[in-house]
Amino acid sequence: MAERPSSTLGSKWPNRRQSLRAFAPMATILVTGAAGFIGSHTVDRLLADGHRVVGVDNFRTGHRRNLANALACGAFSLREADVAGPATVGDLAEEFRPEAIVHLAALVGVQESIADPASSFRLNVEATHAVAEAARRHRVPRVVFASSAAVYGDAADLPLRESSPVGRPASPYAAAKLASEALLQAYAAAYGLGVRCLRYFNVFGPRQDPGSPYSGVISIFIRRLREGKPVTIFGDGTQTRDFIFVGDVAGANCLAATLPGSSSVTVNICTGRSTSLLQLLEAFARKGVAVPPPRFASERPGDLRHSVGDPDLARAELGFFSRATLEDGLAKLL
Ligand code: UD2
Repeated sequence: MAERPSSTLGSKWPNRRQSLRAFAPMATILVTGAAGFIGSHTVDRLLADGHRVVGVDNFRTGHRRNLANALACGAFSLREADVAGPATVGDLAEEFRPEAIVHLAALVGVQESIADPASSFRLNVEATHAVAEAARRHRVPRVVFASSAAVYGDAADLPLRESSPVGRPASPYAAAKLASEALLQAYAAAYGLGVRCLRYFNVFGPRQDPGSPYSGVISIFIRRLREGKPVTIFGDGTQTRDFIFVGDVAGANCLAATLPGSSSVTVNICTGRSTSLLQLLEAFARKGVAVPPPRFASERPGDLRHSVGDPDLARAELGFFSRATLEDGLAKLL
């Protein structure tokens, strides 16, 4: 029997949508990017909630080991395939008739998209189009899309709200996420597809691959500090981010996938708390980690100065709120 991951979304805060969800029948959910960092946590959470899950991954950056628990569970099926490739998602939608597709497969990362914009377009925009088409042709009622706070660019007014201006993307990654949102919204308007665009802020937690230079700053810092090496800070370390724990993000994906009906929403998935990289290093030190003086290097192109989100709309629309603080999340990681 697979280990059942604990829920971070408690019953303390009932609202109309959560009580609807409590009575929703168990569903079949197709998850793209299932073997990735956020994908594998989402699969675990859906299975823990009693759903049947079909995962697809091309293992470009995902790992089979991330799905060790899921693969031991009879309610999980896995296909190795490229989501952007012809017919992959359509074939799976036809075979399994899912109630929702959670589309997480992507080229993740601002810097990687700057290094390889063509792959960013294919793996981000073309893959999303393939998902939208599969949903239209096979009448899948809902798509949950992994969008990003990157769509806001370097906005002047913080916290970032869903009503904040978008449209000045600072990287091919941000442009691809914006284009994907627009594409899905067109499918919502023209074909009645329920589209839930979740704009993740900076996600961290177990299974984030520290081996890649494009990985999240927390996983890179932990690896360096564990090796007793100084971290490198791009810029002066006063840039801020809204770090959200992956268990909370998996919970948000499940809520969005199982929210009944075919309503469409675009919401921030964030904590509302802002932390600078220098404060992050202080948090490591408070946890007893030895932190040698950092090295400083020049700011990276496409980097945002400040990013913090307003979590209120996600709470109102999905009943979602983050539960793990940065300190809680770091404790789990360390
Ligand atoms: C994150 C997400 C991206 C997108 C975006 C939304 C990752 C990997 N990327 O991009 O997908 O959702 O948020 O706004 O999670 N840094 C250092 N030293 C290092 C590594 C990073 O100083 O060794 C800096 C980096 O220059 C940036 C900050 O840390 O100022 C955060 O970088 P990141 O790559 O973790 O995430 P970000 O915000 O670029």
